[in-house]
Amino acid sequence: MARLTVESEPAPLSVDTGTAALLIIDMQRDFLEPGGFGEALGNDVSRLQAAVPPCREVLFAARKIGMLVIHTREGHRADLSDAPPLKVERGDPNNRIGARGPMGRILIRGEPGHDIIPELYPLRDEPVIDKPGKGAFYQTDLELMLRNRGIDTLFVCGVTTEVCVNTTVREANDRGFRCIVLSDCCASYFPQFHEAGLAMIKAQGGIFGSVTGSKPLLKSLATLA
Ligand code: TIU
Repeated sequence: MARLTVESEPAPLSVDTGTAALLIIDMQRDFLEPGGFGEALGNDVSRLQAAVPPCREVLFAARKIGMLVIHTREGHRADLSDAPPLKVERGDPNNRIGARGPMGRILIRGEPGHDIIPELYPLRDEPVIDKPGKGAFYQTDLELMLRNRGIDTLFVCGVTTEVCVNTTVREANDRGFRCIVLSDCCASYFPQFHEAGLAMIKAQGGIFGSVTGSKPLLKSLATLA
């Protein structure tokens, strides 16, 4: 495929688009829409909306050049056998994982709330990783899939910046994958955690990865068109 130079912090990067993938973390109705898990945890879910339009632009640009796109969803089996009791028992019993809400059972696979928001809905040939935890590598076949396809670089989008995005980036970094986190394609219920989450990734010479915005990436991708 093609080689791109991508403006990023702490330093610009050279990326081979054939060995890169776009990883979109947990852009699920349960986190972004009222009545789901995010709201059950006491959060203002409207704060995550800002990430949707830039994420959509990057998703469509990646599809256009044939870059591998992988989506993840956080959630559990209907019998909760893969959900740690500590995670399930948090919060109001009527409004916790497995409880019935307006979008079906909260954070349960197959329920409407567990699915990805319509704006970013996966195409049939885009892998969707169902993960029981925060990190996308924990108890999933993501690493196998990336290694089988020779992927070494991940452009990372999704929610929330300091929880599932950060956990996944740290897991990826330990496994030798280079992460480039797209700042405006990520969001948090807590703006200060979004900023801190990004700062932690790029500090110390890019201790966990690099950070850029959707615009610089789209600009680089446009040079391929
Ligand atoms: N609660 C919160 O901020 N996030 C999560 O529980 N999951 C993800 O970040 N996806």
